[in-house]
Amino acid sequence: MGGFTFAQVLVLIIATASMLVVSTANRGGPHWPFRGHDHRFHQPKCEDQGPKKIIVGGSEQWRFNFTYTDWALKNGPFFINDTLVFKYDSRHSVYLLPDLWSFLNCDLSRAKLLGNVTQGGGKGFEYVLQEWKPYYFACGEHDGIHCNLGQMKFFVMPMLRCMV
Ligand SMILES: *[C@@H]1O[C@H](CO)[C@@H](O)[C@H](O)[C@H]1NC(C)=O
Ligand SMILES: *[C@@H]1O[C@H](CO)[C@@H](O)[C@H](O)[C@H]1NC(C)=O
Ligand SMILES: *[C@@H]1O[C@H](CO)[C@@H](O)[C@H](O)[C@H]1NC(C)=O
Ligand SMILES: [Cu+2]
Repeated sequence: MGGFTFAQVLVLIIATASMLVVSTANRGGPHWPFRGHDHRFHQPKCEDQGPKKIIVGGSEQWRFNFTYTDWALKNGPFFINDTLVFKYDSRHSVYLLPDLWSFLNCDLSRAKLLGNVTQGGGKGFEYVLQEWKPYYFACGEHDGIHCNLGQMKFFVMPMLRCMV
């Protein structure tokens, strides 16, 4: 099991679990029991939330040697129909990995190309999170080295917005 540690796996499991809690909170309506007691589970306001465009990495954009797993945890949760914008130069790309195992190992053998090396220029490559499922993103360049050593990988589990 090269390429990741037990601690990394634990972080992933905890992150996924906490995202599920947030999604439950979204659907819980005004009677969600934690409301007003625990601000970590604050009920999102429904009125002013449409789909958003999020630049992956913020001002760092999509580059080698930036910890996107941390970025995703700090900037999430993301919601269904939000758009991720990948801005990058021609040394990078965007792939979707099929499962957690490929993600942890940076195994690109079954990955699907989303944005090629030229599509990150200008306004960037846009990808809409259309489904309620985990998405595993990685840079596909240099046979997984950008994914592995460069930490150019992260996953998101988009949530359902509260329906009003
Ligand atoms: C990656 O970033 C760290 C700290 O930000 C720096 O010390 C290191 O030299 C960088 N490595 C590469 C290959 O850019
Ligand atoms: C996402 O957008 C599509 C197309 O605009 C819409 O049909 C769908 O209901 C939206 N899904 C959610 C969960 O808002
Ligand atoms: C990347 O994709 C765009 C849009 O599909 C295409 O026009 C371009 O030729 C591709 N570039 C490479 C290097 O494959
Ligand atoms: Cu890269």
